[in-house]
Amino acid sequence: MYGIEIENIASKKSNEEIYYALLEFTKDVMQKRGRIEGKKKIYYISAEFLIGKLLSNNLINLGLYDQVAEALAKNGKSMAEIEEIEPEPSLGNGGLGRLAACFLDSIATLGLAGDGIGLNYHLGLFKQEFENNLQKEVKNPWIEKQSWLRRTGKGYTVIFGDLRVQSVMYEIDVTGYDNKCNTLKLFDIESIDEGMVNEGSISFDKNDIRKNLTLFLYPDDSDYNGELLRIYQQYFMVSNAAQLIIDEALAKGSNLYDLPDYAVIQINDTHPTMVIPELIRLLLKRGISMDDSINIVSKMCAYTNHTILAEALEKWPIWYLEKVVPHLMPVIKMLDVKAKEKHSNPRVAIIDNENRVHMAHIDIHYGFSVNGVAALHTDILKKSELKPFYDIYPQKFNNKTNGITFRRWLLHCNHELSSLITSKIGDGYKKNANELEKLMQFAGDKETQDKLLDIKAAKKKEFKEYIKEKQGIDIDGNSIFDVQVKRLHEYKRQQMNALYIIYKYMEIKAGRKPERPVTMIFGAKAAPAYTIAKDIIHLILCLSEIIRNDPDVSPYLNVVMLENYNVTYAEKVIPAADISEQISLASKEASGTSNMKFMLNGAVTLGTDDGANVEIHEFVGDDNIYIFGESSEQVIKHYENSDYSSEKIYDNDKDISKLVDFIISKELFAVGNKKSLIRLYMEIVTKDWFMALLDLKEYIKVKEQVLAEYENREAWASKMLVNIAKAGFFSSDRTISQYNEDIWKLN
Ligand code: 26Q
Repeated sequence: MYGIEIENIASKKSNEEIYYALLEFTKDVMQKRGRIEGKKKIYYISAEFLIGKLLSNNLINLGLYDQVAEALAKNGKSMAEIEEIEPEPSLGNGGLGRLAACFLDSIATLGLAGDGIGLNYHLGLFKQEFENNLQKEVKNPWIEKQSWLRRTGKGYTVIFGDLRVQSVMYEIDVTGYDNKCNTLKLFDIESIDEGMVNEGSISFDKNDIRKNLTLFLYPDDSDYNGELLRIYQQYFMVSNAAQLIIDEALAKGSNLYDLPDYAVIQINDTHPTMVIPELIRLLLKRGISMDDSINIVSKMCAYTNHTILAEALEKWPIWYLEKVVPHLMPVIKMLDVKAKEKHSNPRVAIIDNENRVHMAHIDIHYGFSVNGVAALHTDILKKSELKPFYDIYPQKFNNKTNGITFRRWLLHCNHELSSLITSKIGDGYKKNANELEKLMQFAGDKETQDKLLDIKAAKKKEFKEYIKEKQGIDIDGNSIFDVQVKRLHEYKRQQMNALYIIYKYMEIKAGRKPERPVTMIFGAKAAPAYTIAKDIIHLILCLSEIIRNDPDVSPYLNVVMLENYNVTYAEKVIPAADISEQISLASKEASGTSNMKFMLNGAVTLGTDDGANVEIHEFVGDDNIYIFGESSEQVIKHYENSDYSSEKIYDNDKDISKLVDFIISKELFAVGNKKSLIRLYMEIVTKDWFMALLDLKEYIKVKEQVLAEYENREAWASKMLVNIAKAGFFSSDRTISQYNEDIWKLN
């Protein structure tokens, strides 16, 4: 099918012409595929959908990829160069947004009726540039005249006190792998004024809601106080969602009392929490009593928690909400009163003594399910962070370990590897990821090992060329690629990795040269207001410069920071990685999902027993992962007893203080910003809230062991193979089946 059309498109002259023709063609095919239907539908509401480029993935899911690639090849073109034309929508920060995108793929692939609901941010997250070894934020428009967005005639009125806005709904089709389509619905208003943001500096009039409501996506700052606009966005998103959900149910014959038979809502972190009072308000308006309304809505809403960082749990001053959504306040206050009537413990109050509204508490009291995103994370929620709630509602708590879509993170980004796998075990794994386990029989097979190593070498070469072209940086394709890519946050401990670099630099300076060169690769954006995070980027960029310019060191060590790390970059660097750095302070990373992507692509994890690393560790066994550092229990005790002091470690351990002191050395001052480096140094020595010094020594020791063991190529290849073979559990198809069986109960 489509043979002639595809030939025609592929024979067009310019890459642009080909891309835009393929875009229209693919949209058309998806429309013809038809919708996944069902009485009950899952609405996945999320402030972020980090969908990445869509062309290749849609073609893969439609079963047309090979045909298109061949037609292009006949015309001397490659899919890679056509993809270059496609802009990447930056509608998310990191893990949470990417998870939502993987989930949409799996929901459609499993044939479940389910839509995503979010916002059509015009600029998305900022684009990162490096200048003088500093991060600079630049605006990032991504919407072109021709795009995946389809404007619908639908929209709703959304009320903010005395301001009313009219929404417009856009849709992006989401095709399942060998299945029909669902949609991602993105709401917007027409009066947005992109001119409010000037090139290079992101500042605008926060009061002019009509012009900037959906202008940009908030970064996942370390401290989220103060931004009223964020609440406008959240309410705009959920008011549209609630109206849409009621409309769709009514159209299918609901009498509203049976709304839970038509709709279930997954609340992705607390950002969409106001959907609960909004739905209740809308039901009240239609004459349903308060008790009935609460009852109906409570059967529809399920909440996913993505963090245990207390400072990241949304608590809004009540006056914010009174200003933005005065008409919602009677409902929120009623929900608070009713919760207080039943539960006197102030720790479970919706509105606390300081008049702050705890969004998660609304979700837990008035939703029917609360889930964490990895086994350890859910345990910690039950035992400590949300214990008072677990004591009241044990039946609501459940775990759903995160997953990733293998279509994007294997079939698309690593054709070579997926072909090898298919040649060994057939292609059943594409629909049933557990079949990857069949690869275990090849763990000791020399021929398979060699092929795996060859593929890794080829992906490294590809990446070497890509980064040369993008950033003009030369890296050694024969070096070990050690990769840490994720948002910049102190709990993820990029600073600990930087201290390792300092260690290695000093070792090489002292004449202890490694057997094989190492390339340390970072990719990370820091929230613009997160000063220490930016200081850490600065440190890494400065180290990179010093090492690059030092002929004693540069043949053995190379440090690179990917500029504007995003989904597209991830798809290039993950298949090329040898070592996957997952070194968060134990207990702090809810799950992590890049850990799964690396594993699937045959990288070996160097990490702490945190988040989903714990489960990866269980699956692959001690011999195929490198785990170090204090356990989550130990870390939690340090916080409880306030007995961690980085200053003590610094004062008593010369090996460590030597590394930390280098941050304020003359070498670094020569290339960096003194103020920033001193600030970071002081932070580590006097505070170190996320305990980088706690595990530093063991980290260095274990990393040295990893580098040494890499030299046994046969043993290493066997580790790679075990990692791939055991990755099946981390398919988001498994995660979504579990959501459906335990929470959504569709079909
Ligand atoms: C909140 C209020 C105001 C402004 C911003 C925010 C905000 C935005 C984004 C708060 C948090 C986020 C993003 C959180 C996130 O990405 N969490 C990650 O979720 C992944 C998927 O479950 C996990 O794998 C990661 O461990 C977790 O850090």
